[in-house]
Amino acid sequence: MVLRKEIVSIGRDIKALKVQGATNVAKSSLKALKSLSNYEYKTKTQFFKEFKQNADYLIAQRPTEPALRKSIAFVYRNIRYADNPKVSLKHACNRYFDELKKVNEEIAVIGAHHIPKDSTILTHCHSSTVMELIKTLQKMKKNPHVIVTESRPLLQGKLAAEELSKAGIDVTYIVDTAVMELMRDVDVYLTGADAITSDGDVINKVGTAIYAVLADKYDIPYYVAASTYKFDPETLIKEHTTIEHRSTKEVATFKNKKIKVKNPAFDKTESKYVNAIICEKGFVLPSTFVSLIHRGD
Ligand code: RUB
Repeated sequence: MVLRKEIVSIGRDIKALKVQGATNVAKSSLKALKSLSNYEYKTKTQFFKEFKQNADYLIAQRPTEPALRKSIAFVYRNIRYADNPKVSLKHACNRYFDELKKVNEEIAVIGAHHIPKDSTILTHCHSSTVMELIKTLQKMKKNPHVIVTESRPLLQGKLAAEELSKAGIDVTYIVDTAVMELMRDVDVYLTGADAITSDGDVINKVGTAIYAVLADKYDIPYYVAASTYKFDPETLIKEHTTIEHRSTKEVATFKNKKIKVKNPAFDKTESKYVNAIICEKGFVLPSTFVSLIHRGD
């Protein structure tokens, strides 16, 4: 198996969450895949064999990411019958990279029109789509206030808090377990998504579902900002997306080996707790999101 150094380097960063969030994982993988065009191949067959090996390696780093798998599938479709696949590879990677950027900008504008001025938004983890949306609210002078949960065990909430504060947004950072205490201040609960299933359920950072249930109890709307690229077609034929389980060392280590530790990276929020999915096609119910995909709109 031939794994190129650029691919291994990005793959390690993805695994270690130096690159995190579904969209950033897909974008970095596209950048890394482009580097395959810098190498020499004796035949097209050899090129495609190496493309597949390197792509499979990237996919294996985060198994809960349909956007990554779709990016790679798009690139493959665009180079498969090309006269010069090395040249086509660069174009295809650039095109999909730009597409991911464009849809996030569209989602941000659509979402910002649905969130009232002066809202207090609760968000969990770091989603580049949510970041873009909140920054757009700020540009529209809607003066958002954001409560960011720390997102144990790897504290991606810190990234979100720093990024939003740098953009001049009012941010409050709390431990995950403090949410109940602040829930009465929250107007909107807003997260990204790693995957959306054929039932309209949302897979996102572990903890997302707890706040969704809580938001429901307090009549706070829960919006998910996610492109249609997050739809996981595999869920049409099996129950739901594979949930990545990460190293238990991220959670705790015990000398007492009888204690079991588990570290699921994501959880599933049932669609009944989701008031709207904000995607590039509109502000829609989870069931509508799924029908948009089926209709291919
Ligand atoms: C990140 C996370 C994000 C989604 C969506 O988890 O759960 O909410 O990936 O992100 P992790 P985006 O830090 O484990 O990758 O909107 O950027 O695609």
